[in-house]
Amino acid sequence: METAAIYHRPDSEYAYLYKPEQFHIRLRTKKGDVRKVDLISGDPYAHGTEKWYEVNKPMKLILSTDVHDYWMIETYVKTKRIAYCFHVEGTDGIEVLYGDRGVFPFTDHYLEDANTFFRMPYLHEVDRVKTPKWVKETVWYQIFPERFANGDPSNDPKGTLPWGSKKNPGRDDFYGGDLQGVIDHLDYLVDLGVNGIYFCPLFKAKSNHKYDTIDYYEIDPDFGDKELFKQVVQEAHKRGIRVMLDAVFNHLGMDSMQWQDVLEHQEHSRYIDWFHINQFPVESLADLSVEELENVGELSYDTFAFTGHMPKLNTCNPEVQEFLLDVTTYWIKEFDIDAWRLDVANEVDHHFWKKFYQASIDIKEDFYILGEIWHSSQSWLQGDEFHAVMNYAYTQTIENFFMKKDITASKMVAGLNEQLMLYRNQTNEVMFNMLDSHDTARLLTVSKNNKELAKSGLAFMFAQHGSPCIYYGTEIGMDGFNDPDCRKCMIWNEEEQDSDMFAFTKEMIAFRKNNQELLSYGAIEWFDIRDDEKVVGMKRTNGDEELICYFNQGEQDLEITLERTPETLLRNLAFVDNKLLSVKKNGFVIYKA
Ligand code: ARE
Ligand code: CA
Repeated sequence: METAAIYHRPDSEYAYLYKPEQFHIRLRTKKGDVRKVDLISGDPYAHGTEKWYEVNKPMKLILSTDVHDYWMIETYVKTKRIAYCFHVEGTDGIEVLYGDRGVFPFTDHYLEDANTFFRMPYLHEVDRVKTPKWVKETVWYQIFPERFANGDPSNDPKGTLPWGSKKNPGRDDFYGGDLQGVIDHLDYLVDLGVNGIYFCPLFKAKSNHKYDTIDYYEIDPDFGDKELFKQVVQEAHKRGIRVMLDAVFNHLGMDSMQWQDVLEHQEHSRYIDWFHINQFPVESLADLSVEELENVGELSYDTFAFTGHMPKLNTCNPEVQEFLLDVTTYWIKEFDIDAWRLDVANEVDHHFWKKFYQASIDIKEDFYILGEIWHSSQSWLQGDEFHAVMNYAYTQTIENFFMKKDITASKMVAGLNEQLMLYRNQTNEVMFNMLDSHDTARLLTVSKNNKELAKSGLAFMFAQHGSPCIYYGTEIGMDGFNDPDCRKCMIWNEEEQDSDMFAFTKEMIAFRKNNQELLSYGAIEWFDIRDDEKVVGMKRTNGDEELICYFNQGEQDLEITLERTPETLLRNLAFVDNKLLSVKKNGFVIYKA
């Protein structure tokens, strides 16, 4: 047995309070190396009394990847103090004790030493990582406001083009999308079934994407005004739809008052400490085109990427923190928004995000904070910064199997399992899953216009832990290469909409909402992976409910025989004599004992 591969870390995603009296412990071992793991645990202050600890509490092998096995147990010590270690038995028969001081031979002698044991801090409820329940019941819809619907031509900016007039929108085009257009189509969203809207930035800014903020306290006049936005939130809430805004706090736009003051007064400006300025004079880039601004190379100040018109904010400056925290609370208090999505979240300091988290939660305890981070994000998900991240890492793994066909089904499952084990269960339950967005090529394009394949990917995503998000237009079969091509005008002419895709998406959303408990909380078991046939059979189990799903890459029908007759059929299933004989493309079967 490779004892060096055994891994655990207290007070992390390996040992955490899941619910007030449900303590989760995980252990990672080398795949196939370990036959059995028993937890040994007890209250360390009972140490010295006869057998202060309990032994032989078997851990369950819950997930495997291509290199790891993950074991888990749910336990609790009513005194809220727990010390524990692991009795690990290798497939080679070797037995060891694994604890805070490492690996020892499995003998009582080592168990008598309390320091053999891992120790958790006292289990305080205030320290438990909490995530908002409503997010688990939410299916999101992402709106890029400039391109969703033009409800009010009177606010169209100069040079606005006719809606959808160009097959491939240019980087700097305007088509007049606005908030009136959103209000006009809220009932369309209700019909689709979504109950959360993620708005890309709405605040006053120069570009068509508004990530170059000029004023965080104003709705961009191209979209409307604050009164109209208040109406958007009220009308959405009336329909059971939550509202998430985009907080672009990593940088300001070049046309902001603060940056203009720096350009005018240089080192005498009162805002020099609001930014990361490395030397003076600070160059004005006003005469550069957007194209040139996107790649200006070395500058006298730090920016987002190498984008000259997005000077990076110094969020360590107390003045900047106070300013941004006031913006944060203003939109929650005055407009009743339900969530913030944090732009370029991995480049703003943790110190600020901890203040941001507290300021938001102090107003709404169930407020949702979603970081835009494209990779492993453990350090922001410890319960005092974000609740979740935009799960690009997870969904790229899904796309790499279903759409890009770069990896086998087994490799996809291994990737998804490794990622699930990066986070506590309560974090996985509120992750933001999407197969495309305003920053990526559209799902149908990534699926090379194979609609069945796109459907398989969506169906698969809807059956996972975490809240799915539909990027506007995916539901009616819109395509597009990466930014700016993925931001085409929404198609409202029904003749041009893909009604079959709409019906499918609507069915997936209903499926998700009708099985939310099972899909949010249910254990996942990959019970039938067929790399050669490119088929994944997956089981979700929650109490007496069991969901069986089969997915392939949309090319052919599947011949699957399932023993039991399911209670509920969801789609694309064929039966003979009450036996499920074929699952066309991807299929869901629900067993309810
Ligand atoms: C412009 C160009 C793009 C170019 C981009 C970056 O149009 O072709 O890729 O610059 O140089 C906004 C606009 C964009 C504009 C950008 C700069 O929406 O159209 O793009 O401003 O002017 C990384 C960051 C991630 C960021 C993406 C774009 O980590 O935070 O790049 N996403 C947010 C927003 C964007 C927004 C900004 C940031 C700026 O969602 O819409 O862009 O406020 C890999 C890496 C990721 C990388 C990702 C995409 O997966 O792991 O870190 O994301 O690729 O490039
Ligand atoms: Ca308009």
